[in-house]
Amino acid sequence: MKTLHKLFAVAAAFGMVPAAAALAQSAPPPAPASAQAAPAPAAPGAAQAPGQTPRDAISAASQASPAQPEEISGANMGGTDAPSNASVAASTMASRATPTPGIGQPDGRAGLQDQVTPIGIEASWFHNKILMPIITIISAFVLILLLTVIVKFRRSANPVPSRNTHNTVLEIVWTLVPVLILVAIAVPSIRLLAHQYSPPKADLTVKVTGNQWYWTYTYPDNGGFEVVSNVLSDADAKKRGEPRLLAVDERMVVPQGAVVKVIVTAADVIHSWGVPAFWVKMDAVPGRLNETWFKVDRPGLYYGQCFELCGARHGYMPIAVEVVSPAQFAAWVASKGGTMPGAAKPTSPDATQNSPISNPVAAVPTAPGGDTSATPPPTNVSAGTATPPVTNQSQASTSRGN
Ligand SMILES: [Cu+2]
Repeated sequence: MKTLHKLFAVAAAFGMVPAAAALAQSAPPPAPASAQAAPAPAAPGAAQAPGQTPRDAISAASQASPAQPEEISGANMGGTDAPSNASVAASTMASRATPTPGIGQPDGRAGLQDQVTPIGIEASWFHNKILMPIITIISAFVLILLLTVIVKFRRSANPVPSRNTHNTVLEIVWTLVPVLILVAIAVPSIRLLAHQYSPPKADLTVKVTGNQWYWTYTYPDNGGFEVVSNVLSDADAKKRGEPRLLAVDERMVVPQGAVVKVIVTAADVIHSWGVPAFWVKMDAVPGRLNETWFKVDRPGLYYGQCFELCGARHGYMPIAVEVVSPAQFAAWVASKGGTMPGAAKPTSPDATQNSPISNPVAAVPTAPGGDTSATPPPTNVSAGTATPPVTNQSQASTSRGN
């Protein structure tokens, strides 16, 4: 099998086998025959800050030398190299969440993935209960009209056609009915948009950076440590009981119930960070900070992918978000060398209260109206605004069209 791969790689390098070109297109250019031993082009593992400890041997090995294209290409699919139960048990899966079939990953069903965020639940309701029935009814209605016309007014059945050209009642109806349908769609649609673009105050901010071809996750609220997330080889994914091409060595970890603000950008070309079960998809554009958010109450593991064609290994930069309890999150942060902000409680409605912006100096003399709450309303924002006083760093991005 390995020899076959090398043959393909060599053949493709010389442009001899058209079919192999696609296979080897994703290989690092200067390593035709010995791609396995070649270093990764960007050596993402090297970017990892010292003091971080991958949680098991698979992660450690993958961080040191990320999976190469031939280890994750479709060519070596097949059950022949399935790991034994013993080797699966030997891997330290206990410390990580394992995926639940049908949740957070494609499972062969048609339609949308089961949604786990409030926005996703609202959006999938809108799609499944409003849009799909309307679309189906309209399509069926038009089809029936067409068939009726074809059968009833065919030349043999209707040799002398009617000369009518106007019917006032009919014209009013076929103008008004579509308008009413559009209004009926617009109400929940605009409400959903408003909910998407007016997030609650963030409990946690994660900066997501797309790279060719891996993701990095930075936790500015927790000391600014960075996690480098590479795709796992098929064999390693199988060992962990995770789907191929979706498993990663280091996941993005967030606490359950927390409003997570995601700042999305890229280091080289345009990528797109998306997790279907969260109803989240945001372009990662170099030099620009895009913002989205999600809140997941259910602990578990949720997969996504890069959603913008970004180069040869676009299909090999999956996303895995692990939602854990606040205590597990704190432990994970500590294992990465990060710190938990003292005042921030991940499940509190306002964990950003330790922000210097939202929590101006204690010298503010009196809160308006004799408010006795612990956090006086900030005085450096206009009183009339209903928007949160923080998170103004990328408000401008909320007007984008995507
Ligand atoms: Cu990408």
